[in-house]
Amino acid sequence: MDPDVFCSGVYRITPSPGVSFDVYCDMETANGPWTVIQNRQNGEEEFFRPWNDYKNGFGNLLGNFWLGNDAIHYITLKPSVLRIELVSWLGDARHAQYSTFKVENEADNYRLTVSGFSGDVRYDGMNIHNGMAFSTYDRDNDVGRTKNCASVNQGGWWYKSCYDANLNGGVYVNGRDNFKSLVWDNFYPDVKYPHMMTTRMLVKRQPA
Ligand SMILES: [Ca+2]
Repeated sequence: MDPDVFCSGVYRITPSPGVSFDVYCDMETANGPWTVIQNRQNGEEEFFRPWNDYKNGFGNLLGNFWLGNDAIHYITLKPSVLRIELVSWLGDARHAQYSTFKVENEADNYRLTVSGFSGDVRYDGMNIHNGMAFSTYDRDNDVGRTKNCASVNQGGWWYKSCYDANLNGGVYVNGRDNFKSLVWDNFYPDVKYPHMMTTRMLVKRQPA
């Protein structure tokens, strides 16, 4: 089955010989189809998790989930585009898109390449994460020598020291300025830690 032609809902892909797994494919979002690698729609799934959970993925492909760093690595072996969809607790929907997105393998700590920002969100929240390794509370690969960003911010992410975006933050609440939540810096210019009600991260191949 060619996922570029026929995909809607959950189906199995083989992005590399001998490597197969299920993904959720979105055909409704503009210029798709897209493979969804992260989805947070409510607080039903715990995101403050250890390295191996982020490696292998967790959650429900029809609900809240992280697809898994190994899977994301295999998908992005082919040149890929990333789209991030954000909806604030006030209901404002914005998106960011990156023309280049790549996640290296585990031996390189799932190092992130993300560049070529566009979209209608007012700030590029991923730029400082470009080139960073992935960190979890039990595997500190950030560049803050005296702190563990994943532990402090309760997520698994490509923390630097620490973040402009924290979309896997472990605290799912509509609270005021909670830095452990699903934050996208400068989403609102006058809020220190603007956090989101829902987030999705979607990937597709770069146009030929
Ligand atoms: Ca550290």
